[in-house]
Amino acid sequence: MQASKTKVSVVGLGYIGLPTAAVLASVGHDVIGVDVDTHVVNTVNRGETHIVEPDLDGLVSSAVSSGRLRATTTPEEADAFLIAVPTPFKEGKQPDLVYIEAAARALAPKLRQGNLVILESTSPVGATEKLSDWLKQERPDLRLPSLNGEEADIYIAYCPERVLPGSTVTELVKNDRVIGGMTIECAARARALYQTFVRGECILTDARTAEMTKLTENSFRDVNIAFANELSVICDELDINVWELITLANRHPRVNILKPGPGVGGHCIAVDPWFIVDSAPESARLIRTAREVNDAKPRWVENKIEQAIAEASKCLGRSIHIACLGLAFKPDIDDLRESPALEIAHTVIKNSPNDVLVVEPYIDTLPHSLSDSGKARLVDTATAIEHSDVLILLVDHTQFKTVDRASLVGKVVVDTRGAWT
Ligand code: SAJ
Repeated sequence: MQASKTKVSVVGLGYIGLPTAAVLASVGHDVIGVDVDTHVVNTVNRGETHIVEPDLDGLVSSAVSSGRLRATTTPEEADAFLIAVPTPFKEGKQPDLVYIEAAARALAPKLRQGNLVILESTSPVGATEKLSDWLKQERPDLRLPSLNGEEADIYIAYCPERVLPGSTVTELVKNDRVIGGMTIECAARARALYQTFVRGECILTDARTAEMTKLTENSFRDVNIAFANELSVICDELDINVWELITLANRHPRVNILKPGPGVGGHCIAVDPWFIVDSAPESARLIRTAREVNDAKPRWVENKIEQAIAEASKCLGRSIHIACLGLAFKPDIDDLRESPALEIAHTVIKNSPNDVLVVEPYIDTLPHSLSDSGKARLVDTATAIEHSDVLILLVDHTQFKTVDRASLVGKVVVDTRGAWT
């Protein structure tokens, strides 16, 4: 496939769609970004970004100024359509495919014979077949691979994104890609597109295996984090420093324990394992338990904080001042989605009789869930340390890890990330 001759429509300009659109444009494709949010569309058309991600600003700005990337709210004709919309879960932790369905139905009228449709959104097994069915409902005139196999007019593949927030632009290019075609030709066509910008290997499989691969990667990580989180609870009961324990155990050549924390946040690891549980509820016992262990961790941390606050106020004989350090779901990013830090800060603020100082270096204003209380104040790290008795470290941002330890002397510290241990 000639990079300069391919018109690619990227549907969904979020954390995955926008960087992918910009990278596609940077290698010479003519890219149309589609999003239902006019604010996002207008921002991109100004050459700006609505998300914070290293190297993304420059990439989007040069893609737009070169004329290779533009955004719109309605799909247009293209050679390839790449769907990167959210897949949340609904009540009962069941995957909600409503955004994929809406994207499919919106782009269907623009489909022409020979088009390639790629689903990148994390999806339960079988979602790509559903996508094909939705396209068929909208376009009975076209032959789809779910019904017509290699005779189809449209090529459909599932190619999960697997980039790490904070390194998205680098990993989009560097990582291997798993490409699951609904037919062999579908996979080959999708690979031809990815090979124009991916420097990692593009490995072909079928769509169902590719869907399960993505869910497996994130479930593997979730189970391993759950192991670390469970250890931290056990060690607390046994009066053992879990950070030291993990450092020592990891000296074994075949042991590599991850880091305990205040819980698992973000849009992926806390969600995707449920897609496996939903598909195989009887068999996915370990995966379900890992989710439950990680989901229970914020409550456990909140209890620990309550105890620390009670002890500090007993010692000082007065009500005390608290600071929460970090709201993001992981270090050195601005993303507060599904963040256990945000959840815990909310509880701390709700229970505190005094104002609570909050530090989050990556945001300018507090989210409503905290500011609505009227008791939360966004301050810098130095101010928070100077004016509080109890410091609750919720995210291991580099800025926090490098604070002068002398400034912590005399403070009660609840370090949920082991950053100051
Ligand atoms: N966490 C811990 N301890 C650890 C590692 C992580 O508590 O040792 C927590 C983090 O603080 C965070 C959560 O887990 O709250 C998830 O963070 P993460 O860095 O593990 O993963 P994400 O959600 O940023 O990105 C993951 C990645 N998946 C894997 O590493 C298998 C990424 O490659 C995927 O593309 C992404 O999910 C996704 O979009 O699915």
